[in-house]
Amino acid sequence: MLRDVDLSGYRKITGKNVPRESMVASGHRACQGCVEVLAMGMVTRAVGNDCIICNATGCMEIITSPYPQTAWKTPWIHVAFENAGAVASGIEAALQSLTRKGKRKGPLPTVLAFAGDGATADIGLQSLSGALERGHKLIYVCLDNEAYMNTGVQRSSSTPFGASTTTSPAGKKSIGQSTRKKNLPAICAAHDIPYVATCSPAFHLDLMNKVRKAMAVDGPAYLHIYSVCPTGWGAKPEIGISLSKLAVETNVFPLYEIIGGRYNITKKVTKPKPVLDYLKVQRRFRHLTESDVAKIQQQVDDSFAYLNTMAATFPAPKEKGGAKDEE
Ligand SMILES: Cc1ncc(C[n+]2csc(CCOP(=O)(O)OP(=O)(O)O)c2C)c(N)n1
Ligand code: SF4
Ligand SMILES: [Mg+2]
Repeated sequence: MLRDVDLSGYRKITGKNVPRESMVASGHRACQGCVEVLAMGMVTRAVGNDCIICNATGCMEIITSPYPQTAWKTPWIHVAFENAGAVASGIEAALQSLTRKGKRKGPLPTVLAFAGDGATADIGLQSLSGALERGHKLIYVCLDNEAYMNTGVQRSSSTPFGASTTTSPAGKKSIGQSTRKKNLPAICAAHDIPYVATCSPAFHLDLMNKVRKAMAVDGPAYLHIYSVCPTGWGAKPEIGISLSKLAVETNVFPLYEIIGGRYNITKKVTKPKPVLDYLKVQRRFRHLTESDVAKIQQQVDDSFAYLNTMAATFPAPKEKGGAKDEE
């Protein structure tokens, strides 16, 4: 579905004016090398402190809020595994109501929902769908580490084909995860919302500017953030950002945005690297044979060809630049 989207309120971040303050304080309890927590910091830098955060149960909730401590510098609520979309909707609706009744003034704080891939693709999909359908002004961020990490690396419907997890273990009779990753950005875009984007912490300006566009649109926005989990993936903690980059450079995780149904690939990869480069540095893929890798390469090529066709058929208008924050 196509619709016109007003991005005139978009305030661009450049290398010279990167906001300094994350709303997640250091001293949280994430594992060494966790990229998911870095991603959350980048999102909140772009948003600023005038926000209310709903955090579904999952790693990011656990590592930031061990009672009686908190790593949060902003209003934050822990919600159940399945209802981040519903709680964020309720907060936005309450703010709108208070404004209508004259009980609060000024611009609305940004309402943000953070949820993992399990919370988004599986158990919370209905509450996300409802929030998108109702058109609430909120930003829903899926932090995709491709499994249920908080509870011990169980597969989700966002786990990639061939990955070994505790509930899709690789063995003589199993390749590991036997289905392909659910296409959540496409599912969200199908709700006719103004803004959907994929983001990678390896490209922080691209990520933060997508947050800024999500803030600017009038209605719901969905951001899907690739979030390396060294613990669950069996990757060295020090390669989190280079692995994030590799995912983009191999087209495993292409960066794009869908603005009112129109596509824009925001990082063009002229010569994609082989998928094997990406797979071989992760223990979850170490059982794959040459023919398994060839199959995955074909899947990646097919998915990227589909994305390219969408971008060629329904191109997003050229970015006008957006006003900049003070430098
Ligand atoms: C209804 C319900 N079922 C199961 C759980 C247990 N549980 C808590 S977090 C979690 C996995 C979260 O996975 P994901 O959303 O991908 O976030 P991650 O921990 O990977 O960041 C599970 C199964 C729960 N809290 N509530
Ligand atoms: S298990 Fe993974 S996502 Fe969770 S805190 Fe550790 S590295 Fe981060
Ligand atoms: Mg997860």
